[in-house]
Amino acid sequence: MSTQTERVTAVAGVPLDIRAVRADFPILGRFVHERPLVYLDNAASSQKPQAVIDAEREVYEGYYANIHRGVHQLSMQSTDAYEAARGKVKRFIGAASTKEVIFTRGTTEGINLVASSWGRRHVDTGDEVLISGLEHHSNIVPWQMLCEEKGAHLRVAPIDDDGAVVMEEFERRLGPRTRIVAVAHVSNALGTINPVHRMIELAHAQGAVVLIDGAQAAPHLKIDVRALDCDFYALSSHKLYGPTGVGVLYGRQALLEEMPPYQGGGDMILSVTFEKTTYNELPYKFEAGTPNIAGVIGFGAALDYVSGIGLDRIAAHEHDLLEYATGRLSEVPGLRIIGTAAEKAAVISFVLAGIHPHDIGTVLDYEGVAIRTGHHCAQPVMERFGLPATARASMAVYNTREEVDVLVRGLERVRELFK
Ligand code: 7TS
Repeated sequence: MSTQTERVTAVAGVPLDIRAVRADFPILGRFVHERPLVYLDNAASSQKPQAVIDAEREVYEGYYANIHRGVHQLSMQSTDAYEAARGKVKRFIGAASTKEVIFTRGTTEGINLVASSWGRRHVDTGDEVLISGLEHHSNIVPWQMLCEEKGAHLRVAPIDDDGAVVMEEFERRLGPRTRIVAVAHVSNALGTINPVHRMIELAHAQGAVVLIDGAQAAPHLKIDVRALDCDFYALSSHKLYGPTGVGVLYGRQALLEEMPPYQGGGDMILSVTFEKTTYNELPYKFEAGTPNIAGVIGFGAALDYVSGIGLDRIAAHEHDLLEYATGRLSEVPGLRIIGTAAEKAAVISFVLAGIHPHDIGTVLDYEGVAIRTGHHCAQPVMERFGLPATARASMAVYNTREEVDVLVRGLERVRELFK
């Protein structure tokens, strides 16, 4: 590609070699409609580096077996690799212990686990659950279901015209009946970075526990669950350069200890008789059934990959892209960016006057550019802005300024076609 692609972003004196990073992702070499792929749908899911692909392949080629149950070598080797991935997650998010790291299918399952296990035990008639106006459906619906079952109330802290949570309103909705606050760290539809540290402080002052939906934050921001002082933190591997079907729920040990299991089955028990079952210790109590063994090991490789580059350097590179793309897109006539909060991750939702987002997405696809169009599983956000849908470009470590230029040229083509 052009010389700009070879441009190195110097961060804290250490250069990030974009060309080398891109070479780590085999899919980035492919063409779409005879154009080089420009992948800007990273908020939906990110592409996988060779190291992750290799790690999964090595499991199946070299040592695959079920875990936690075999005395044979393959099972022990698989178990060691699986548990080593848990240790990597612990370090990656700053958890105090691997007992606090539960493998799930993804963020959605992590939130459902908390709503079901913690929620059913602690939320009662007349109690309140507080979320924000920018949540993904995964952080709305499980709480609605819980509230419906218990006769509790779902309260929502509204967002302003920039897409930032109005903190006075957030604070106003907290009270002695608030049992749990569940908020996104980063909004998938708007890119807003929530002031979660402050939100957690305010919630704790009212005696509420806090779950952070970190699906969009974990790939872009350094996460430290102890510094945040959150009670639960959910994330997905597939947005973090890892395999699909794997996620993590962090939970504070004291809370997890007293929570009932989420699902019953193998691996989560110590002993079973028809009269009574004794549950396994943490974290296995919450991991019923055979998990995604190779996926978890692949996720460990993804965390090694990200740590090898450094999240501070990834964040700085993406911030540069965000500023550049915001500037370039603002020059496109008729384009309006939805989500203009002061603190943002590299997610840009936009609309073009008189053109449906699906038409934008379809034309861009023929230019090789992959973006997402629709409501982004955040229909209340769309409603807040009076829109049925937006187009969304979301960036990752391997994206470049030239790719933003290709996007902008593609949008010029969209405007010509729909003039
Ligand atoms: N929370 C947020 C903030 C998300 O962005 C997503 C997925 C989820 C939860 C659910 O994650 P999952 O891995 O369990 O599916 N967001 C998107 C998106 O923006 N486009 O596709 C999926």
